[in-house]
Amino acid sequence: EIDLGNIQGDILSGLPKKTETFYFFQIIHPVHFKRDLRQLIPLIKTVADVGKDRKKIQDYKDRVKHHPEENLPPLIHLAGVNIALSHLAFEEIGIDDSKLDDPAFTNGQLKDSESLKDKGTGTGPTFVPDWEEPFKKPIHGVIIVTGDCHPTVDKTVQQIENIFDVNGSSPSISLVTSIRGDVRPGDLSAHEHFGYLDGVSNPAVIGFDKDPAPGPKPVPAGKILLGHDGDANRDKREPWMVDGSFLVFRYLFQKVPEFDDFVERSSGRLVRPGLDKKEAADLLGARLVGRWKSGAPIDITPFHDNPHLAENPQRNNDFSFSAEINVQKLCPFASHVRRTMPRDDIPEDQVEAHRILRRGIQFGPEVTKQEKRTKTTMHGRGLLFACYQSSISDGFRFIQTRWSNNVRFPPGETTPETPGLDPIIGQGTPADRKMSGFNPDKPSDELAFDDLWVVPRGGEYFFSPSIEGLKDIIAA
Ligand code: N7H
Repeated sequence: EIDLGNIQGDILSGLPKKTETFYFFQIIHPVHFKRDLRQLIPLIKTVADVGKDRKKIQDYKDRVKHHPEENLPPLIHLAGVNIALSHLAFEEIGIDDSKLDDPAFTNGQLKDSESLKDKGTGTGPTFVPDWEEPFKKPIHGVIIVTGDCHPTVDKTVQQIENIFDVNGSSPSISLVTSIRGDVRPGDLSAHEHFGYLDGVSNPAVIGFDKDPAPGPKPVPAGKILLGHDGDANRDKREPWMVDGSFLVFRYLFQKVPEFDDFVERSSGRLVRPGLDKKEAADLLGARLVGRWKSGAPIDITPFHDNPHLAENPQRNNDFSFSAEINVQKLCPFASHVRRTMPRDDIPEDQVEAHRILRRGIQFGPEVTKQEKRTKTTMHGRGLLFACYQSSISDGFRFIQTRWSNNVRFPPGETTPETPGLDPIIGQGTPADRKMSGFNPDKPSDELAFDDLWVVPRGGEYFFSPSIEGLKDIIAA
């Protein structure tokens, strides 16, 4: 039984978002923080609340479609608020969180950045990542505010700042940094900045997703929520931890003109009968990602895009690389989608142990003409990556370090050629930056990448507690 009124809405449903502000804060007065947090709790949207909001949005859309003559004013002021805390927050307010029992969470992401292979200077204890300054400071928590437009979100942020008296005489928290994400305009709204459809494949959760589409096996709720069947540490959890989930945030900049330029320059290495230059570039890009820009998976439609398939949720996630275990004619081992969710490449229970629910949003403007012309990024843009899981060490961290950064995954002895790095998020030495399999006609051909196209510039590990956990323990 999943208690939808006790779980924060972003976790299982995703807060409806055209725009989203991540408000990173420090606690400056623990006692007042607890007091003020009690005022915030009624604003938090649970999974149950999000269900109601989504229905409201759907009813509105139906009304506009079937009765355009009514000229309804836009549906506004649908805001969503969630909160998550880092280990430092629990220390600060004096709550024993040892049974959360996740070393990545306890150490924090700053200390983890060297293992994630983020660029930086120094080594070991002196390592400092090339991150934005705010993320090198202690961060105690993040308040997530989503909405239909900037005024809705800004108003809600202001309301929250009033609750914590942020700009007043007795503030309980201070702002470390706030970052705004926006979905891309028009038809691109569901696409990330390289142009690929995002948010296609997320695990269906048993007991929550009633009618899962064909695709990877649904996961037990405990892979995402603490204290449920499938949570490896279920027996240890304290009652206030149940129904919570770990939130990983990564501030990822994308070098879009540079990526486009690379794909275009390298497309000459894909010589196939009947492919013009543009088609060769599209094919190469699809082989780096594992899906076409439309979202169609190349494991199903390897050599031509198929937008119909992409749009059909009954088909667009129904593949498992099963036709080509140990080969990569249809889909390269290194491609981002195969690397982050290897499906039949490894045993089913191993896949299930490392699944995450992704909830990111884009940030930054569209590529300008000047950037396109000069093939150089001049404005920061990318992905505010966010994902939920019941273990960071088994979830995000495992995928990043053991799969995407691992040139020999799936394991070397089972594949004829060395797979290479995940071209999208894989990090390693300059010599590691290459992959095999980009050429379907000669899978052993290797393609060397330029410098990173996805550049991590900050992040933190958080715990998103249940409503009861917030009320009974954290704000008590
Ligand atoms: Fe990825 N991209 O545009 O290339 N991702 N991702 N990701 N990603 C996915 O299925 C992208 C990042 C996963 O179940 C798609 O929704 C970009 C991180 C996982 O088949 C596309 C960035 C991590 C999946 C992208 C980025 C992951 C996935 C296909 C950074 C975790 C599901 C659309 C800027 C460590 C795989 C879809 C599955 C899919 C892109 C980051 C993980 C297009 C640009 C940091 C698990």
